[in-house]
Amino acid sequence: MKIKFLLMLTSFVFFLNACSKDGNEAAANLETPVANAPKEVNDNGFKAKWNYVSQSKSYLLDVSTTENFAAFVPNYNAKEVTDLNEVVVGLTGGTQYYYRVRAKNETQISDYSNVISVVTTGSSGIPEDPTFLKVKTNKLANPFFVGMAVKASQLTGGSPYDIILKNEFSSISAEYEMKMDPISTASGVYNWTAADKIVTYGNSNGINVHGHALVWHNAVPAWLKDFSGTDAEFALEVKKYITAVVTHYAGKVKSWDVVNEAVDDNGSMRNTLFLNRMGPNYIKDCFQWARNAANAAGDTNLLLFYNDYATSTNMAKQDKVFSIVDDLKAGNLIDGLGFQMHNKYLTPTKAQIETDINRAVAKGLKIHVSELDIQVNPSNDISTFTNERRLAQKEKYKEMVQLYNALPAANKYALTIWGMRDNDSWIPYSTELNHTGNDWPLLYDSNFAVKSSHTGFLEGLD
Ligand code: 9MR
Repeated sequence: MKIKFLLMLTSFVFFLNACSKDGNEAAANLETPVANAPKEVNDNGFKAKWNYVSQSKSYLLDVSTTENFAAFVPNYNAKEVTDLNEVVVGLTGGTQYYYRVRAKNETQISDYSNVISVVTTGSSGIPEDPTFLKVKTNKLANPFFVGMAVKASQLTGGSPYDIILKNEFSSISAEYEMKMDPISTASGVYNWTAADKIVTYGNSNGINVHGHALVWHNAVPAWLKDFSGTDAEFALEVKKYITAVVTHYAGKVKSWDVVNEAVDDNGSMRNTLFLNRMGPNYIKDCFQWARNAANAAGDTNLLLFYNDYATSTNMAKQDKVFSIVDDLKAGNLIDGLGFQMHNKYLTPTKAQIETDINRAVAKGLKIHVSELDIQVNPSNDISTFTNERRLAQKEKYKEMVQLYNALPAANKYALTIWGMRDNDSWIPYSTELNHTGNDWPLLYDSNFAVKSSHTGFLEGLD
């Protein structure tokens, strides 16, 4: 009897054990979902997104203002959702939120996904920080856009990069993803993915978008380099590309660099595929096609820019750029001039920059300082960022901003910095520049901390 009882007890315990084991296994079988970066972030909400988990029937979404989910946003405590995204509403502007999800199938519930951090746009009512570049710039009598060169991969909502970008910058240029080689994969075939991400980011966050660049000899896709048709057919391909891109972004992009770097450092037209195939009138043609496409798409306000580098220190090049400008102006085709300003801690001088820019002001053009960065180690004579260079760089940034801010209101457009952190910059070890060492050309260090150059920018606005 005793043995029978013991046997029964053992099998009961075994049964219980088996049940609970089954339960655990089932839960473990339901894969953990991966939460993705949000979409459509706005002043009072965002669209939370996650990946599909096989066998799940729904998902449980948590939204919180604390990373450890100590408390939940009302209605978002394990909110059951059957889709792979949910539009979260009723939030406060300018506020940090977090979300995570679990997959569910009847009674089975997976582990928690990763946590996604997101900041709603707009203001939370907290006074804006006057040390933020765009905040101080927007308070000027004649403000201008403070721009940043961005890559689509950097635009993850809630990341330090994203927060700084939204706090401090009012314009963006694509560092490369809106050029011809990434967009045009074959004749009439376009890959918009990265470029659309950048433009949508700008449009949905109230940030101006400058298009860079429709035609550049350094961004020609292989299929066009190898194009075996006639010159006339080549020109038609360029026209088709410009028309497609300008039309695609009509009303979403405020301005385009139509042609970039068409002048050689020796002051002649640069010997490019476009010059060879289309002849010296190609610049005019490209501007005309861009204008026609914008007008046809109903965007009569699109600003068209010519963009080039090192014109302040190279008079032959400067003269040639202005002869191109005159030609374009005669056809009423150009609105602005982009001065790249990949400068150094000692050059160009203030007077050189003023001479260059004032020629464009005299022609009634908008001025875009389009790719500003300031090298402190052009001859590779320092191995760490010395205090002396830090201060020299600060002064040079200050000088540039002062000079820009002194322009007449009608000529101001944007002053764009070519990258956020020093380690994002194209300059260190650039073979293009023959820059053999490290450099620290931007406004934030590799930890997103502001540098003296950032203070220099702010002081330039005083
Ligand atoms: O900084 C850009 C770099 O990340 C790209 O690889 C490169 C090629 O697309 O272009 C760099 O930006 C250039 C800009 O478009 C035009 N002026 C010179 C810049 C530095 O090469």
